[in-house]
Amino acid sequence: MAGLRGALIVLEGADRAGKSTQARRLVEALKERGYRTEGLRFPERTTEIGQLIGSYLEKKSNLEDHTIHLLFSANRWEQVPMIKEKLRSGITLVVDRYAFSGVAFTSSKENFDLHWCKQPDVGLPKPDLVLFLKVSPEVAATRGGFGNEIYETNSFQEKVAKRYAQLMDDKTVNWKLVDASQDIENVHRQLKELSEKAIDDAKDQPIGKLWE
Ligand code: ADP
Ligand code: 2DT
Ligand code: MG
Repeated sequence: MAGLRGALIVLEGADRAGKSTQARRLVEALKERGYRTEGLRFPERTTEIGQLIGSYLEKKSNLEDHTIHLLFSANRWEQVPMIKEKLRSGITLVVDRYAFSGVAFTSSKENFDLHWCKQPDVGLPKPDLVLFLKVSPEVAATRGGFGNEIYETNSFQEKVAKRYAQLMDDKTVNWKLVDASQDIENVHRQLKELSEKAIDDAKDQPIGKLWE
């Protein structure tokens, strides 16, 4: 299988849609099927930049809105050499949030437009598949309440949902919408099927560049 690369698979969606649950399940299932697979998440809170982000999200420090946006992007760029290396060595990466979260969240703030928000992430490795886990606020509410982090309010999450919808109009990105109000097992089966197809389609393609 030398020369065949792994796929970059991203999970996006609202709070409590099941992204983290499904990302873990997907990594395990793909491994069982014989694909070398690893999980990543953004923000990656363990790096120096990630610690600044973590502190902001936990409301322990305040950062100017452009600044935090750029830190989220930098937190992706700092992982890019590792991401490319793994993909090229044949490892499939399942990523819990990516640049789409970056744009959807910041552009939900006053005076931020989609175009400005996308620029820092232009040229990132392009996901071969973006799985959007769609869940209504009512169903999400049955999965427990919000935590105490900065963006965890109904009014902000409503704006984020609208921004995601705008991003999904972009047909240069391979979005797949999955009804995440189904039970964990059913959602998992669909994600696995879509992922296996993406791995197969990506394996002899060059790694793309996002939003270029
Ligand atoms: P996210 O990462 O999108 O915020 P999580 O994976 O952390 O969501 O899931 C939030 C909560 O909902 C967890 O308690 C999880 O066990 C539960 N959950 C996830 N998916 C489902 C599902 N399909 N049906 C019911 N509960 C779910
Ligand atoms: P979780 O760790 O629960 O997913 O919450 N966010 C994330 C941004 O504002 N910009 C980004 O670029 C990314 C990746 C979404 C992380 C929170 O951080 C927000 C929720
Ligand atoms: Mg999560």
